[in-house]
Amino acid sequence: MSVSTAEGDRVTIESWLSEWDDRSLARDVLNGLTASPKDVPPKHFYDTRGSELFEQICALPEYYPTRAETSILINRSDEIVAFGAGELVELGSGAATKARLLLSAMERAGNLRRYIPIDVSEQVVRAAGNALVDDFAGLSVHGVIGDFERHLERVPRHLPDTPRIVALLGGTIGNFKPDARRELLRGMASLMNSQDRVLLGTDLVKDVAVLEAAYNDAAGVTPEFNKNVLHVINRELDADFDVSAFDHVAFFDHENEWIDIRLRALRAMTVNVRSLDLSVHFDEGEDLRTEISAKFTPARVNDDFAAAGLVVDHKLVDDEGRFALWLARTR
Ligand code: AVJ
Repeated sequence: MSVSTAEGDRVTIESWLSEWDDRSLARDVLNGLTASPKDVPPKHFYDTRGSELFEQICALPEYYPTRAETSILINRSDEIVAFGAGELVELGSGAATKARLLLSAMERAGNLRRYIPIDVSEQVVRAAGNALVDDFAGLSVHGVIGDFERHLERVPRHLPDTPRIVALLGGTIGNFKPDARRELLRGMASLMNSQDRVLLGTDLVKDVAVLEAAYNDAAGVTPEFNKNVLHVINRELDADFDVSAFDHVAFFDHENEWIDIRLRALRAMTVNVRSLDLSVHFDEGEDLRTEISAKFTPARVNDDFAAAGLVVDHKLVDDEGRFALWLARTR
């Protein structure tokens, strides 16, 4: 079902979320808390408070990925759009801060036509869309409100003669295990024809101390962000997690080359999730996995792209070699 809101000629917002999606947290919590080891997917971090905390993380001295990626976009957007990009499809667009840098470059090249943000937050997409059409003459915005793992087929068809960028920035791809990652890349590839490019942001494998510090900041914002998911479950599913009875744990898993992020029970306890009629036991020291954040080598990126029928044609790395943006095309 779609609720379509006309915002004047240049901003269209279509929502594909339904009651079914309100239950996605319920389904994930039911599956995750009854699994062994216990887990809950990271997409549920981002309520209003969680999004605020993530913004704070991006400004932390230890958390380099946002600054590194932004520096690439500031310095090299003209190079990124040089294949003739006139349209930007962005998965998980948020406030469109990074999109602005790409849209500006497309405007400078004289090709800017349309921005298609895909995000779960209608409010954020609407506000960003309205601001963008004010700032970019001739731009239209078609917002797709939905989950980018499920609603990519709602992305509108190409405009005639308008090469497209399909972007997933911020290192978000690192939240997905290998199978889901490739599935997502295949979904992105399905939005492309031979003139288009994927733009993928990946954090890079590096010194372990640097990686681990980024997820164990001195100010304690990341633990707060991690624990917020328990507040989300308490509120949305009428659960009674004692948030203070969990510790934040984040370490680099060398075998999988990802940061493994968990909440560790400080004592044995039983948690009731009343909306699900579920009661769950935690042993002392038992972990709930809340997130993985994969770090990439060129080989890993190439293999993942290959599995989706994509091939790299441009790699852009920040000055300190921390983060990479990859442009890839269909094979
Ligand atoms: C938004 C998924 C890219 O993995 O670095 C930051 C989320 N988690 N600190 C990341 C996150 C803890 C972030 N991504």
